[in-house]
Amino acid sequence: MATFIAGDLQGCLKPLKCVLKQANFNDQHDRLWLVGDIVNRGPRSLKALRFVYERRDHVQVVLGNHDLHLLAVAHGVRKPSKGDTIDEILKAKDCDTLLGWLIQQPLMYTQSQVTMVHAGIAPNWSLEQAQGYANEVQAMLRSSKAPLFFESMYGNEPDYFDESQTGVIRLRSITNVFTRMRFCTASGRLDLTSKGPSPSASELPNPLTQTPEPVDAWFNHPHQIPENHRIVFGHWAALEGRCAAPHALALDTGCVWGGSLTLYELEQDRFFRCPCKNGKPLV
Ligand SMILES: [Mn+2]
Repeated sequence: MATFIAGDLQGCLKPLKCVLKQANFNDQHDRLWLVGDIVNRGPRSLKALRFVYERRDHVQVVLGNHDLHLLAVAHGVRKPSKGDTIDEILKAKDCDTLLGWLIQQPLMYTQSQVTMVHAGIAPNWSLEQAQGYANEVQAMLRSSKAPLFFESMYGNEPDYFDESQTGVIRLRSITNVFTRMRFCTASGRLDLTSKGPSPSASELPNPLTQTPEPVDAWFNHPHQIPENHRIVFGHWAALEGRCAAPHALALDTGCVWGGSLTLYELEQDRFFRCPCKNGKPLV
């Protein structure tokens, strides 16, 4: 049994099939992990979601911002955005089944020395803290109050998580870390406007002391992750898979934007890539 982890699909089903074939992925024996953003922007969101759902016993996903957006639109609390390609899911006969499964999925998944999240883990969080915060959001998503969460999920403020936060504000700042973070300060203040390669501002004030602190990619700050433990993440296509931090592995190589889809084989520490154009394989 091997474990394969794929970068952001965003509906790019053919490139996924392409890398799985390269890797000799075995549907029955191997495990497939997905770093989130299974759907949206790309060409085959419905087919990609069905593909993952049908293999759910062998698949582990974490939710990305686009997956949460799909759920928010499905709950009627948000209108589709320009460029969304989720309409075919909302109109599908099996929409309730697919989304009923999707909403049960976690924001963070750990197996032995590897943790998978969509965007990242705040540098000032321990793994245990992060898991607790992820569980809070997951419990809300699984409850009858999920629509309340979706209504308040959007927004860049507050741009940091603080233990004193409560209610939907707290859940929003936790969700922003797990699903949207790229740049932040060491104390966890987020720059949610820049998609890279550089942050919008070189410094941001510490939330408590207001002292300016350097902004950098979340994984470049001092962190609380144990030695030999790795965070596998997606979301950040502009990195093109480049992340020199030994405790972090970037898997979004921008398949939907004309880059490639990356599949990582965990036990063998090797990569498979499928170059793409408009979400379709070039090979
Ligand atoms: Mn994303």
